[in-house]
Amino acid sequence: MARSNVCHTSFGRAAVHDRIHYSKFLDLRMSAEQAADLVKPGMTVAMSGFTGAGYPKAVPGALAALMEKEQAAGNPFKINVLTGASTAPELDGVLARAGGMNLRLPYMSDPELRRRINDGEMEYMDIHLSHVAQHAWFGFYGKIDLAIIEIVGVTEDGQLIPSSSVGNNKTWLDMADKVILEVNTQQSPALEGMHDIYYGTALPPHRQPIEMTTADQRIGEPYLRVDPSKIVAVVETDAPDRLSPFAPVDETSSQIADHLLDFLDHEIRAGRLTDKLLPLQSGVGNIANAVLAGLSRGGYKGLQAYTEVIQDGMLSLLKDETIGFASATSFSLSSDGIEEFNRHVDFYRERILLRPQEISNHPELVRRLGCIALNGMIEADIYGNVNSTNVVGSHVMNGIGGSGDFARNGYLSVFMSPSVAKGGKISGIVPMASHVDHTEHDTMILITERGLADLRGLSPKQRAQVIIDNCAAPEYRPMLQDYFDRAKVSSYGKHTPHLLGESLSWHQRFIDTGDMRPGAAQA
Ligand code: 0RQ
Repeated sequence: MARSNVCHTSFGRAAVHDRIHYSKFLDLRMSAEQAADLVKPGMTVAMSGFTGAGYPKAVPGALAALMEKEQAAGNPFKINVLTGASTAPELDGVLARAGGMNLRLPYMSDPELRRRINDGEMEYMDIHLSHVAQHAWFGFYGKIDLAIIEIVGVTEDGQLIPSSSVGNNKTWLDMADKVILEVNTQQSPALEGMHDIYYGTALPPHRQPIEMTTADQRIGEPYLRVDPSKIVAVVETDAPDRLSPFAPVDETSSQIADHLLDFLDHEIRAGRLTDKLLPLQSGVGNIANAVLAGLSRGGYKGLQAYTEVIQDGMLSLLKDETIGFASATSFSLSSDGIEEFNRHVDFYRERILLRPQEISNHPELVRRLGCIALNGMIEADIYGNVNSTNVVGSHVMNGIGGSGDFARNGYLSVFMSPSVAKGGKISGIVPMASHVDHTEHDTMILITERGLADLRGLSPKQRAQVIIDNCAAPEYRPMLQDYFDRAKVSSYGKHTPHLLGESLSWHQRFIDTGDMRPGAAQA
């Protein structure tokens, strides 16, 4: 392995000379403004970044300023932006505010970007995270003109030390015509060696099996390769990843966690799982984070995680040895989480690997390992179709992320949500989902604070009764039962009974009155 000689004891703000051991790249250093000048209107620009970690922090800001200047002078300046997943205000926020994006893909969570997408000012393509790299290689996104990639440093033979996320960086570096590197001296140099970059993917019909059978197995290399002739700029930054703290674990999330723990115990007693469970995948969001924290109450030891993001809850589980090893593609830590990671970095280095997202979310591996997929949802309908992305069918929240990669291919697919949203004005269980990300054929377990619906082995009508009885909020349960009972009698077909004229009326009522409960808005 080529060592970079990055000094592991000098945390943060090291001179860029300590980080770049390949002299040719030192000569390419320039300001963020000079690098931003290399971006031209209409370009497709691929950037690093996954769930608020490892995104470029200087060039996007300079680019947004340039866009605003050009637009004020009457020159339209928009680009297509491809990333790993969500980034942060310094990337998605500034470019959205500048009106500088034609198209963005895949997952996002920035409020300003979300507003622009929902106001119809730009296009957003929400696709499975495992699909992004292969769709790029298939040519579905056209030519990639430029990649802007945050790294921790460069080895003496010109390989790149990845940062706090890997995402699609390997693909962007391979495919882009030109590359701008942001060397972030704030990122811990101890990240070196925590990555496993797999170079064995190919296009059909040349694909070979990916030889991984356990979540802790290394199958790749610690560094990203790059053709040095593609590098057109090296920009120094020292800004930290910026992640918002998770909501404190409340009673609702604790109850959801307790239902999950009871269910896992039940599965162990039934002989379908051992006390080592199967590799856990945990989604993003407050509920998923709370559920992870709750797992430590379950008395498990030495579990494995095969997931996308290392959240604060995952660090706690590693620390108390509930989880022995976690494979992911990114960190998604609050500032407290980053501090904890940095303080005990030697401990975590032994127990975490970051891989490209085409591997962390790979259907072949998720299926082989038998992952237990734990994800949040916006709503589920009485048959178990799950909406993870669009509020009242049209207002995108974040995106499907990797939830489909794991739900469709894992051993168990679990979706969790409070039974109501917005203080009870919205039911999390509805007659018909207003948008479907995960079909009834892929969802196995639904959990709200009210209870758990185990849908395995049940027909649609059986599923509906269990979901209504176990998951619905008391104020909505009679309404759901009434809908289901009438549908069973008068539906066009009796296999998946619906009253089509009424099935989305709850959502329409919310749009019209601000409340799904009849008469509640006037009360
Ligand atoms: O909005 O903050 O404005 O009040 O949605 O809801 O209950 O805090 O739950 O943080 O776990 O997020 C599905 C969005 C849940 C998330 C979703 C509103 C609610 C609140 C957040 P406010 P909660 P969470 C791996 C997996 C898709 C991607 C995924 C998600 C906000 O889990 O993005 O799983 N999942 N990736 O008020 C209207 C409803 C609502 C609702 C909740 N029915 N109607 N608003 N909300 N239910 C990771 C990656 O792929 C990167």
